[in-house]
Amino acid sequence: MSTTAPLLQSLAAALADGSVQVVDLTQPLHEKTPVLKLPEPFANTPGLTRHEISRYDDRGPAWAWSWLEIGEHVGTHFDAPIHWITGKDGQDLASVPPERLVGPAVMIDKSAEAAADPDYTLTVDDVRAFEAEHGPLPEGGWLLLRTGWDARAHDEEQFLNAGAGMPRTPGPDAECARWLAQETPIVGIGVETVGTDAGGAAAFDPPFPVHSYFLGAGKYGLTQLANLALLPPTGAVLIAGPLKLVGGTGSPTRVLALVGAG
Ligand code: 23J
Ligand code: MN
Repeated sequence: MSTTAPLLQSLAAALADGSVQVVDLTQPLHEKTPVLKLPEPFANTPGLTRHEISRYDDRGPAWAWSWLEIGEHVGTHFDAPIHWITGKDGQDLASVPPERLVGPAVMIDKSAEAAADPDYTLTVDDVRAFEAEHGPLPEGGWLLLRTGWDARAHDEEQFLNAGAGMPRTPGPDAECARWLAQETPIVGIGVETVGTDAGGAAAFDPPFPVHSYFLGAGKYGLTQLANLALLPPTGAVLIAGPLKLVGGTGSPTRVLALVGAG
């Protein structure tokens, strides 16, 4: 028996007795799942459309199945480095090493701030204050930004919060995005909103700084996460399962967290 076998046996026992729980960080994926809407003149992604192949009928008497029409960046999803021009020579989805899809997660809770101000931006000072209380950001880990936006995910209008003009949703400011991407050991950032960038980020310098800096640094994004309120500030383990899509820039993803119950 290897020296790590007892560790995995303990984990399996803890999962079986409920002392470690599996929290689903994934939003349900359906035809009404909210989808990003970029302003003119940019092209937009379709959401999900299902095409039925058979449904226990003469097209297939004992089986139901369908084929999907869906954008790569729909619902809870993963951003690969090649999604952005800054990462165009980096990894596609199929090249992401599996080790980078499992790692420690820290959860920074800015739901009160985002409730008071939908344009709330996360700053370097905010993350420094988190680190002063909870320790340094984890090597190979994920920073998960809780904003309370998951409570709006059932309603596209509330979720995108665009009104007539610019979407108003929270996210990191440009300096925070640069610092997290270039000067901390995390592999990615996860958010509850439709994209990793704030709604107003088209007007930031650089535009869409989270996409620009994270993907340019070979790091990743996770969006439209659910249930971040169930995570402790530190100590959870995140597991993300994007499609191993060759040449893929992103994909709908099941995201789970292992959390100690006590
Ligand atoms: C393309 C352009 C801008 C943005 C996005 C995509 C996303 O949010 C995404 O899903 O990657 S902001
Ligand atoms: Mn995306």
